[in-house]
Amino acid sequence: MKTLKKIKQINWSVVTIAVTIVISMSIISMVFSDNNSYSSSKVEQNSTDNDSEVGGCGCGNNSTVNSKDLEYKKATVENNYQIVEIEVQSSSFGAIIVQKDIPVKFNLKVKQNILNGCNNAIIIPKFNIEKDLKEGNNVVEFTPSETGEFQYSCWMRMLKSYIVVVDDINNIDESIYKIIN
Ligand SMILES: [Cu+2]
Repeated sequence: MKTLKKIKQINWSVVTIAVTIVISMSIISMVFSDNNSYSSSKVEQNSTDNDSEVGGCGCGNNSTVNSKDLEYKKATVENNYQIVEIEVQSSSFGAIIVQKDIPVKFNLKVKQNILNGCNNAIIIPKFNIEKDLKEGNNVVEFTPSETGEFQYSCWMRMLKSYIVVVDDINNIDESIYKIIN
């Protein structure tokens, strides 16, 4: 009798252990499959971002920008270079117009408490420029050798703006490009 009772007790604890193992394994597999679906959906999201150049960095302004809708700061030609300055905004960069074949000094002025995780660096693919921005003056230099509209943006390609290069800065068609200086 005593032995039987002992066996029954052992069986019971074996069942308890087995049930515990099954429950914990299903919890583990649930968590694991959750992680998987999370990461795969994240990957999908990222690839969509790359394809359309639209994403979820939280910059606020992630739509396509039409170069003709922007307001442009026109460069001032000095002796051997041209200079143009914009003031960086928390969710936008100003557009500029410069003249072909004259070295450009493009100053991105940053006021206090304007920089965030999004606008704290710019890329100008056409001129191979990547620059971290800091408070104060941030001068990037390049020499445009062809006319055209060249997009530049925050480092994550979210906040988009344009650098327009023209043949003659003193002869801009203002019905196409709105000049603000
Ligand atoms: Cu950004």
